[in-house]
Amino acid sequence: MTAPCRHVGLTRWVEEAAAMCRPQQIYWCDGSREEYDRLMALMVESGTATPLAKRPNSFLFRSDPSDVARIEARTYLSTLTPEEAGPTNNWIDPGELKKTMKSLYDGCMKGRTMYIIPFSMGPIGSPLAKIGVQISDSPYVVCNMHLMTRVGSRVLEALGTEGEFIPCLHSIGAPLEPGQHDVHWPCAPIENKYISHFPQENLIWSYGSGYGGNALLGKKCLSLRIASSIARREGWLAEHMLILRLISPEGRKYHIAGAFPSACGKTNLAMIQPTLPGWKAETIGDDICWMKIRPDGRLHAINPETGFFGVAPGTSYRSNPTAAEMLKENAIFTNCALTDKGDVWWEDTDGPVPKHLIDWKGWDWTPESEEPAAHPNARFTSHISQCRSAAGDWEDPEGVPIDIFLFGGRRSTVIPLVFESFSWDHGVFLGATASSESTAAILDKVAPVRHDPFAMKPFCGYNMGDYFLHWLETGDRLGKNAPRIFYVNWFRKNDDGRWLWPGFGENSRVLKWMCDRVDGKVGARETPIGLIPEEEDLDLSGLSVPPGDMEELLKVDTEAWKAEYFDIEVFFDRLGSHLPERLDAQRKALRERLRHF
Ligand code: SAT
Ligand code: MN
Repeated sequence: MTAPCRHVGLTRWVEEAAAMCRPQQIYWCDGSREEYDRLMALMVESGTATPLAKRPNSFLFRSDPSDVARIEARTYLSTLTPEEAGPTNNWIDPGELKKTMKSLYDGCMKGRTMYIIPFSMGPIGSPLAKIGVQISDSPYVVCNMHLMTRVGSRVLEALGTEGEFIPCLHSIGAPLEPGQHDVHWPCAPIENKYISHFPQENLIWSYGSGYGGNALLGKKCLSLRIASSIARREGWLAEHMLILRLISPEGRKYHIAGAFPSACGKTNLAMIQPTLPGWKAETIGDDICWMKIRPDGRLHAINPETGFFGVAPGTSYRSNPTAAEMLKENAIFTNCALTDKGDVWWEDTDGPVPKHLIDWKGWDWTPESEEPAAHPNARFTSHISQCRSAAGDWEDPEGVPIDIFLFGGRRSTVIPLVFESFSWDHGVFLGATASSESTAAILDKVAPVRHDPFAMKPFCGYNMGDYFLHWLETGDRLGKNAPRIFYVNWFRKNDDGRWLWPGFGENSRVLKWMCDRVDGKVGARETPIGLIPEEEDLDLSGLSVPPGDMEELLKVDTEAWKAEYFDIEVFFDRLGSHLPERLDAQRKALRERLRHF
């Protein structure tokens, strides 16, 4: 196929990549429905995709067992010096990394098609949008990119002859020799997987993995790692946040942006159905949030994506009815189990556990089997147009003005249900010291509880200390227009392992308290860690929480916090001279407050 491209730089880059990767053919994606259907049909024919009898136009994929999640240990930030990447990123010298990867890319697409995927993160033509072009040898990636981003000819048109684009080179790293039989999920062994970022050149090179954030390069690689480093230079924010609009019974709109680590309920919260009478919620995004200070002096947010790549296990009519409805058709499922009737299944979904399934590895499964039927990081991909709670104006290029920031993680102990920061600096401190228990969204084993500042530990494209400073300075620029900052933890358990808070739609009660705080309508109790609601400050009408649970959820255990403080100190020390003084002051102030409590 001849290139439909009039952009000299892009044409040259594609030619160079083709000379290196040596694909059998090159194909320029137009982003059409016909293209999506054709590639899906191709993958069904090759046995890679299984069409689902029970869900129209939906397909199941099973990945290689080595390729089931992001791999942080194989993810690199290749800045000129290790200091620019900072202690939370893996660093390799750019020259060395490129040399290693070039030898892997050499001939890596033999026997395969090289797809050129022009895509836009953010509405095409919007001043907030960024254009990327992904080269990939995975048709699975092409179809997912269709749902997750704006793909195709319209992007090439917007790019014109010399527009700026972010080159994203991706190969699954599995050349096919003539006559060689292909496997259902070709990829490279772990030690050859590289997910590499070169922020100085706005360049992404990914090799060896076909899964999620490793392979859909518009997502974590471009919209977070590269975008965060651009945002720092240009004075905006690229964050790992959901965007939610909450509407009060009186019709007042509140916009909330929330940072939680992968697999900590961002998608559920973004699609919340408030249980409080009269309250409504609309989804704007579930994973990535780009924010700029606009002429009104406020921070406006857009969701650069167009779809959801969500964790399937746990998704049900109880946890997320909107997602359950959304997935009835036109969805891609990866590493879910397959029922005998041709439907997908995963743990903690609705209805009885089937007597027989094909598990995510393709084996027979029965309730007696020891392993879960779906991989814990099994995913669905769905376009936002399928989501009934999507805001009508979710694509507004102006974005929505943020009123409230949420930080949090998954912590079964210590951290209360909710607290508010004393100030912007204290709020940045809360974001900086956020922590979470490990989830299945990363392949590597991490500590049972790890610090995940702003939920950006795996996604920050520069030195984390400098990132904190960027947040502090953004607050200075916002002044009185700065959003209020809260910390939440939906995941508290009691000593018997029972959840203390019902979560899901009931979280609207906590969100309402925040909205009332913004409007100065409700009180809070001052504690060493922040401002906590009294039980009567929360609207708990119609909710029956076992006696004592609310007290436990809103309590500050000073002794436990002293241990927590120690962890914060160790983490901050790692940032050395890059730790902003203002955050160090916050650390000391917390120590003093804990001492005197
Ligand atoms: O695989 S992804 O990086 O897209 C999902 C996640 O970890 O948040
Ligand atoms: Mn995420």
